[in-house]
Amino acid sequence: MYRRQTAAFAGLATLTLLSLSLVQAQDTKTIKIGIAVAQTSNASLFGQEQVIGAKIAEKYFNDKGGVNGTPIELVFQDTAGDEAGAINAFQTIMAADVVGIVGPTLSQQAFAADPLAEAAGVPVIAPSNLAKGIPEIGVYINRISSSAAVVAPNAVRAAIAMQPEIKDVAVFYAQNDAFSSSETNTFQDAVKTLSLNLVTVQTFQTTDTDFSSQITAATALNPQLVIISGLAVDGGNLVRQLREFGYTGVIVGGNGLNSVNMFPVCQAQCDGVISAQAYSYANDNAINTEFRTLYKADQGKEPPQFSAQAFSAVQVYVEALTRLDNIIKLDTLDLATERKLLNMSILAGGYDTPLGPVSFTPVGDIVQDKFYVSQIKMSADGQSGEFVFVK
Ligand code: 1QQ
Repeated sequence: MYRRQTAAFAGLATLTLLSLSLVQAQDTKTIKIGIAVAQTSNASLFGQEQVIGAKIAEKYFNDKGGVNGTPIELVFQDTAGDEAGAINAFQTIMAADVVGIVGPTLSQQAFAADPLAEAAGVPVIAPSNLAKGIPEIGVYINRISSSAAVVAPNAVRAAIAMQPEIKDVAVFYAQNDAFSSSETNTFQDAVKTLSLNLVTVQTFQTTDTDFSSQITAATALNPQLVIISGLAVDGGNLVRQLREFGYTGVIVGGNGLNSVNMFPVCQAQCDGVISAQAYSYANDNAINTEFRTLYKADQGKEPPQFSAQAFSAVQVYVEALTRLDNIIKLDTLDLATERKLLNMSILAGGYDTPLGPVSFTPVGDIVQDKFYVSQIKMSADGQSGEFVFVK
């Protein structure tokens, strides 16, 4: 199938080239790829992991010769954690003549910033935007992070398999966050599909630090399962306070609870939280084995999902650029044409990444077949912990 797609893409690319009246050569010293993720703010709990994954990819692919001998150069721009930060970062990075962007960190930011890239014809690969509707923002907006609709139900199914006596479920979600509002719909649908009772839906803000009123309301209904859609700091505080209030049942967290950077927030109380993941470090394909070795040498621990997704996004750029260069030399293209053809090339390919084999739907959503479920295991003193894969 990939070969057929590539042949069709080659035809389109040639047509586009023929329609160009003027072809301007660019400076070909390096090929710049923008990395616009959260290096500051609460969203940096995810963004820091993304920066590490992207940097490992930059070195890894340049050591292998970059794009047919031309090195890639990652251009980092901090989005912080809000919409304005993402818009600023996208504007700055696009002006730096990147061929495409990896970012932003949050779906909430993507809905604000992606339309700018779409209007400018700059490809985007979202490394961690799970909300419904992200690739549909535009032709140039693609994602390497499988949607919450695909990933999240795996965690609920795993929780039920571990504790079949679960009947009554309380759902909590962050109302001011696009990802959390989207993911909770999937969780609530899964609860109904599994014939469980949804006894209450509690809302909060990602800026909240005190969840006592929501916890009091929910625990009065004696749920055996609490499902949380939030981000890392609010989600971690909510987990900790649920335990402090005496809740002893199962907790399922969404993608916002998938970073070890949450561990200092809930410490020993993080123990036992179940979540679905789009990556496992134990994936035994060749590129993951190499990525895992490089990550461990750099960080002294197993690579996490957000790093693997960022690495994979850079990989897609490198391989899509290489495929394009094999058809039309990149240094004969003006930047606007290069971006346009690159976007077509991204969609045309199949990629063997640390996430496993992936490709894209025509609208730019990832097609991925392997998902995992993890459970947090904390040391008794709450000072260290890990995600243990249970599926
Ligand atoms: C999103 C997410 C966040 C929880 C992680 C970055 O998945 O905003 O879509």
